[in-house]
Amino acid sequence: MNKSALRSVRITGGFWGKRLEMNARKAIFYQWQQLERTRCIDNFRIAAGQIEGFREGMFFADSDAYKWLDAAARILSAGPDPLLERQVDAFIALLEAAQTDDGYLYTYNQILFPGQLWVNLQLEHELYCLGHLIEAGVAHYAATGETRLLNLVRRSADLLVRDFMDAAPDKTDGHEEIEIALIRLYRVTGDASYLELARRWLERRGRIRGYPLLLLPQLISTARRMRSVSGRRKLYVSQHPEHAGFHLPAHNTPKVPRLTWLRLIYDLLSGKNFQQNAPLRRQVVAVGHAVRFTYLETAAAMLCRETNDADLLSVLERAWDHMVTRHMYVTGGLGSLPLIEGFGHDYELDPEVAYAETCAAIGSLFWNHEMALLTGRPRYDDLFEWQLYNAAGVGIGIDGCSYFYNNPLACRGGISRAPWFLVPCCPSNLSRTWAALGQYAYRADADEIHLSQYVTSAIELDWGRLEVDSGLPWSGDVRLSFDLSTARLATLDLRLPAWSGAFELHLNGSPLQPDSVTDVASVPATACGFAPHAARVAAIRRVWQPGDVLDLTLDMPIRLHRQHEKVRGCGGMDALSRGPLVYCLESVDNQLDLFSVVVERDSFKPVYDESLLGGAWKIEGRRADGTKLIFIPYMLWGNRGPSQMTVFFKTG
Ligand code: FUB
Ligand code: ZN
Repeated sequence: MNKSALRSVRITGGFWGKRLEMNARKAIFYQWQQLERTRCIDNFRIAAGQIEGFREGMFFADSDAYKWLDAAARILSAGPDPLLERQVDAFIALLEAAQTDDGYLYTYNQILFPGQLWVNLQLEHELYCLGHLIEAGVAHYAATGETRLLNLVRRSADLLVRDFMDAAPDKTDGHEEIEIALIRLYRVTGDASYLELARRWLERRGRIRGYPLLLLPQLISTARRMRSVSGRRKLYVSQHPEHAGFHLPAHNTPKVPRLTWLRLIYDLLSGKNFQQNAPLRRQVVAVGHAVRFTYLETAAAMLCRETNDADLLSVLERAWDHMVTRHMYVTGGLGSLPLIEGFGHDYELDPEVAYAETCAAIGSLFWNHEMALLTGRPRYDDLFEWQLYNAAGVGIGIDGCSYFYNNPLACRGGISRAPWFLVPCCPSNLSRTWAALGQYAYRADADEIHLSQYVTSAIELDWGRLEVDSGLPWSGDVRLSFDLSTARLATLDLRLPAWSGAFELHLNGSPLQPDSVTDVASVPATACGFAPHAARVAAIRRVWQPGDVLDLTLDMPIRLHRQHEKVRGCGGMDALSRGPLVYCLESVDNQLDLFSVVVERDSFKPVYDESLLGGAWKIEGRRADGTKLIFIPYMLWGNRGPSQMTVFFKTG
């Protein structure tokens, strides 16, 4: 597509209208309360010399506040909110007070190791944190047109250009993020040094000789520094008894299989956990920490769009295919193992052990969006949608104040939604992504508009206004109303999801055939039984008239997804989906042994239940003995107290 003709997108109702309302009116304020309660914001006040105190939280805790700021800015881009604006402005003022003159901002070193910077880059996340700060600055500038935060983050970016433009490969961050941020900053400022630094960091990755010799000293130093902090904290508490009652929230509690610690050691020392095991252009398989991996791929795809690098694009396409066919859960979840927080062997997709961190699904959303922009292929928008509803959407409770971090696909108890975590990386990551949903939904130029996602929204184009009324995820009915001042020749591209079967089009009530429907060359067998490769695009090129109404009806058959025999823990079993939603059995609805049910293959029936978690479509099934089974959307499990759950079952 050529120069974008998209001026704005507003989510105006439907399923996502409610979710984004919850995000903007409740979750964002709740998250700020949690950041205050856990003293994450106080760390900036201490760094700014505004209060005395002891720094609390993980060394990368700054990033959680920056993702909150990013989310808040994106929420403000949808409309004014005086209270949120005041909170954002106050936090920006605090950041201005905490940032040093040369642009450095990282409270762990500023408070606990003053004068030290760029320490243990493989582990201590300085660049990762500055990346999320920079992204917040970009979002705030886009939302308000104000340059106050943008200037602050540019000071940090300019410091990075000064200190790293000509640095050696070992001076890369162990957790990708800064590369995404610098390319986004380049896109709003036009300052090519940011793009060049991102490019160099991406190309430097995986070129460190004897990686263990770099990592081991950093592991030892990081541990030593953490021990020193812990000792100093004990002393501080002994001198300030009022601090004794403060405790950080608990960490998440995944199920950890035997030998995982040994596998973690290998994953770290081999460099795989950080994607430092091979240069970017040889990274053709999903490897290591899943969030790090998807952020790396996102940044590489963003670079591709700036440099038209066909070789790099083919590497990304291969890596995506490998991940989707062998390393992805049926929910779109990524990351088979705790501790590693990432990928295991091909087909290692145990449902109970599944880590499938919310942030990993979010990183995959970013990557899919960039791949869709690069290639225009609907498979990427399809996986975006699938993960948005399932692997990422499950990460937040319907109340907006309870969260999952790791997202198993089977749980025999012991995993519940939590109010916050020791490492609260997921909540504000999800909030900022939801707040930007409109940016991911459409692509348009002077005579074409592509509907990547079906969300109820108002689209302002250079050449007119389009209203979309979407019944997803509960129904496949989508209505497009053309609010044009004059007739307009344009092509409308409609994604036909892999989950839909037949579809119908009606223009102003009369049947309409598309001018073309893309073919699907081949659909690979996948470990999880879901293949977004089956997505297609229907194109309609016509002179659209003011007042035209186009109705798209996407069939939403119930689908079973057979798990590959090689998949441990659920090989040969089925998962259930309808539309873009994966379903599960939860003990709240089914008082029986969830893990041994055999469901009659032809017994599935969708039923709307207005009493189910604010109103939702469930699917009823039946066992051979006539026992009824209730399947609910996977994204809704864990909202009714401690429970057991399974996505997988046998069919008879
Ligand atoms: O390391 C920063 C973030 O914390 C990672 O992306 C998450 O997996 C969590 O470990
Ligand atoms: Zn996370």
